[in-house]
Amino acid sequence: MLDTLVSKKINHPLQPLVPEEIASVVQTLRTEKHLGKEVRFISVALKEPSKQEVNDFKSNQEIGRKAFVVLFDNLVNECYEAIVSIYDETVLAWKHIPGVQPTMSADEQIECEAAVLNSEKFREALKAYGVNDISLVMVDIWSAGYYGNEEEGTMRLARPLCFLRTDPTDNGYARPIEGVRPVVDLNTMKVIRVEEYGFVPLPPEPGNYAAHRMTNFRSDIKPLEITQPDGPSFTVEGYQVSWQKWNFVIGFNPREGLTLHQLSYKDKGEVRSILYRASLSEMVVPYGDPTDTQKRKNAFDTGEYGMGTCANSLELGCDCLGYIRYFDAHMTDSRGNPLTIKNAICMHEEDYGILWKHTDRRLNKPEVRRSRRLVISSVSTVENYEYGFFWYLYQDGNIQLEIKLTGILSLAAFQPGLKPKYGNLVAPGLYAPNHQHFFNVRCDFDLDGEENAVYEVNVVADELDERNSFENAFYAKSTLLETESQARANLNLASSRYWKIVNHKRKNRVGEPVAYKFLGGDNCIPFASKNAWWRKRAGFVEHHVWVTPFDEKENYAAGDYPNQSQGGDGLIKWTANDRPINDTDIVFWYTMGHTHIPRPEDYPVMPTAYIGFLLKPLGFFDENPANDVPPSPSKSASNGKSCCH
Ligand SMILES: [Cu+2]
Repeated sequence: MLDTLVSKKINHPLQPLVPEEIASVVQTLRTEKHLGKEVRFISVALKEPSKQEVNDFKSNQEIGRKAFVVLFDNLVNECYEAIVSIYDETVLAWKHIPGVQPTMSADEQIECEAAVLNSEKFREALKAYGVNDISLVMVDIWSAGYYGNEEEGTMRLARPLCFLRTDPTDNGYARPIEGVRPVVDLNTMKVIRVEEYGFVPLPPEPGNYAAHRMTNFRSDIKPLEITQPDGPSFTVEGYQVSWQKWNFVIGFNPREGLTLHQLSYKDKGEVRSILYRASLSEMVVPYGDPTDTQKRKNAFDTGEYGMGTCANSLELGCDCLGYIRYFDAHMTDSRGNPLTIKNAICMHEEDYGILWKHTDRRLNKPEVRRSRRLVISSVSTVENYEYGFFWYLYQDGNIQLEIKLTGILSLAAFQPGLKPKYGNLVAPGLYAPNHQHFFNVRCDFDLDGEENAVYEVNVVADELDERNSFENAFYAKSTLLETESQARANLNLASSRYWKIVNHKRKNRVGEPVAYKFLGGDNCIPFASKNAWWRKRAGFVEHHVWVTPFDEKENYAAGDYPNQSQGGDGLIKWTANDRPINDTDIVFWYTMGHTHIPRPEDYPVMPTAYIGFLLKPLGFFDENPANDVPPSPSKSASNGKSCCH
């Protein structure tokens, strides 16, 4: 039996699995299922208890813990799902999921690279590129996708991209080996063929950015230090966090990475729930170049690679400033060995300028409050690209998600003297194809309880009649969304469209149902045809907004297994049922896209691009909830009086 010490470490039913629990789950499965050595542990994560159980949980109550495990047997090309009762050391459920390919594991990335480098066929194909030292070749796994070929439906495949370094710390992405595409069977870990598409010279120049390779740094930056002499304003117990009036639980799993749970705000002493769970449900990066070496490129970074699996350990860099609280992420490698990503999640406070201000002209007395926000973040490296996920909580009840896109573009070598049509040159002989990044975020609202409804709100210009004699009138028109098909919609600049998540049972001071407003940020629509394979597989890009009734089985916008999927799963399938969504437990799904037409300035490493959304209270509170934020102490006045800036 697991040591009672372990259960003492767990004080909330949604707390991610601890290493001892993970080890026990692996052992239970090995013992009970006699797993062969060809079986990989794709993911071992907490099986979240039902909403009812979580909401009924009282502190110090004993917690029954379960794990949800995805396994893959390379010997027979079969995927399995298991549910394990951790303290009973019993497999509660074991299911073969036919015809699917789960997420590729980090081990497969490493093994795939080694397999390609050891392949005679590959070495033969490299001869034209003058590669003398094979260890300088980089092989990035890249998912194979599905394009109607039999092998894509029956094998576990990768179609890696390859690059050449000049030495081990060189940025290899600067020299893509463009004409060579190995195809790897991940079950046998063998190169099944090497496709050759004609010779393209390696770009002539290096493209380095690492500090030790830079020769000239600007010299005019003075130190900027954030000090919090009395410590932070948050308290943490396990993975439960309280910060001013906010309360929530931090979660993490290999697939979605960082998740937020049971987010609530204390309003006049009452803890009011807002979100039950918020997470990145899927993402896809389709490329827009039709040439033979580029046309298959797309990546479902969550469902094919695992955003949690790819999370960075943040202790090594300078990702956050100020007083920082880190949280570790625990998982396994694909052989079931425990693996901890130290400091995978960073939490800290930031000054965010002015929260509110007014100067009474007659008194010449300004009232101003500084805005403080709590940042909960995680950064993942998916081969060449970085994605940062930053949740911000504000004192005025705002909740924001900002996704930061940085890292290195997916680059291609280009015939010298020619100009690319489907991308831009970023250096001589080196080009970056156009692409888009689509993210889908799942927000399970429990606004003052589970029974919620959603309105689409459009601002419309009024009729030109005698009531509108100056032709200036406009108003917000709210339409209640009754069913899933009615809820599918895009952002609309022409009507300043937003959405309102409400609880009809609870009214605010002015008699309206309490609500939160969903405001999309930068967004786009896909440019690939509706028949493009990637688009059929990523049905969630068809609309920006989707609303579904809560179903614990519906978590990932492109379905449970998008790797090599043939399409039609996820939101597009579920919402075809056109279920009612009024006054029930609803889930709001938002798809946001970033169209990336690369610039020379995105090379060699990309300055961060941002995309996100904002949730604002809309009559959720009776008045500005940040009215009670005290003035900041003055820095300039020696008399200790309040400050004015
Ligand atoms: Cu991009």
